[in-house]
Amino acid sequence: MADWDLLLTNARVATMAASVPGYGEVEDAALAISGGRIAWVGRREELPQGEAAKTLSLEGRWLTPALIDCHTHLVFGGDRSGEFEQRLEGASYEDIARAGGGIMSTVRATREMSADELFAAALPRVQALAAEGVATIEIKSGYGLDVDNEIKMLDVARRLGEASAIAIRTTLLAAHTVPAEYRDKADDYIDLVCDELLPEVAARGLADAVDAYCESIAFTAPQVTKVFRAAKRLGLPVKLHADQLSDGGGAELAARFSALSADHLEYTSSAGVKAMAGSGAVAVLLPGAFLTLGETRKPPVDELRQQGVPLAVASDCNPGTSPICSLRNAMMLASRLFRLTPLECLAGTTREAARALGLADDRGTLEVGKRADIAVWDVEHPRELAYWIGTPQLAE
Ligand code: DI6
Ligand code: FE
Repeated sequence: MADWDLLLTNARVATMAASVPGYGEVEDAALAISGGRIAWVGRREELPQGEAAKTLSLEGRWLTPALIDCHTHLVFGGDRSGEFEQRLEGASYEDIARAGGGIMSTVRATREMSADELFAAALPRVQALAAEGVATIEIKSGYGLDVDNEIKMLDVARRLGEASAIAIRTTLLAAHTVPAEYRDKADDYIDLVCDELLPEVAARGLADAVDAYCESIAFTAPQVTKVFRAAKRLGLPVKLHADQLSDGGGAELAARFSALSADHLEYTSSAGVKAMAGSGAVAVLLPGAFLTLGETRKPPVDELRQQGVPLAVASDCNPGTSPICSLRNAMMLASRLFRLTPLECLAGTTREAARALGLADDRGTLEVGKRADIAVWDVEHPRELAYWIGTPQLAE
């Protein structure tokens, strides 16, 4: 029996390992795969004796960890292009939400669609991400907002994973906005989420994490606290849409619950950054939403760096604030809008994105023992992945 299933040679490798600075570049490298895991990686001349069932010469192409989109809402019904027009004519995102549009309009469209219809609408989005080198996608619920429809969304997300070669991680985002039926009764909705929906979702094993939207147009910190306590009781890790449109103390709240990540962070204060620093939470930056909403206040990237908070980048693919089905474009925007370096953009869509999903031990770098999720690129250097705009460079 061969020692390895597949041996890749004559490659250049960016391991993105945290233990070495920079990209972890290895010139003239070899990488061996066995049982879907990386069995060996390093300089070709140091490759130990072994036999491979198949060997591929990559002719100097670059290998990086496959990309990870750690924050999407890509299962949804309808679209919000009408609101896009309204915003360009002067309405704000909050005005539209308060008038019953925004997230609620996508909730209405999502409730009307069957699981099969939602699946068919979402599959091309998954395929678009896969075509640019993404192998793991997080998908949130949050457009169902009742027990049956939230479960329908999570089921669809799981099915997308079964139907494609993409690994899907699901997140319950029932605390996304107050559904119309619970207008002025947000606390009752939070009780439904904590007492009925969360236990049901946990019992069915449908969610890998629990998220909430802590914002003036969504839920307060005390309401999110209730949801997080319920999640923790069920053994589910949490993450948070934090401080996107105002400073609601979201970063501090996420830190207090040892969240996997706090996402957005445009309005996060210095105290919030410091709280995150000690907590292990990843800062997930979502430049697609920043761009689409025409925001001007940027996340405190310098402070996050100084405090050593890991930075991830995600598409936030959703019909309202980030109609962007491209992680490469999110990298491009993170570099232009938030001044992330190309190295930070790549680490933010590989190693740190894995960490934001609680998968740091399993994927996100090219190291021995990790999943053999590998992207092969036709580039001269991996910095090009944040540099080119709209240029497909995935070789395999
Ligand atoms: N992510 C979200 O969940 C909200 N904003 C964001 O960036 C709202 C999404 C939506 O408007 O549908
Ligand atoms: Fe989001």
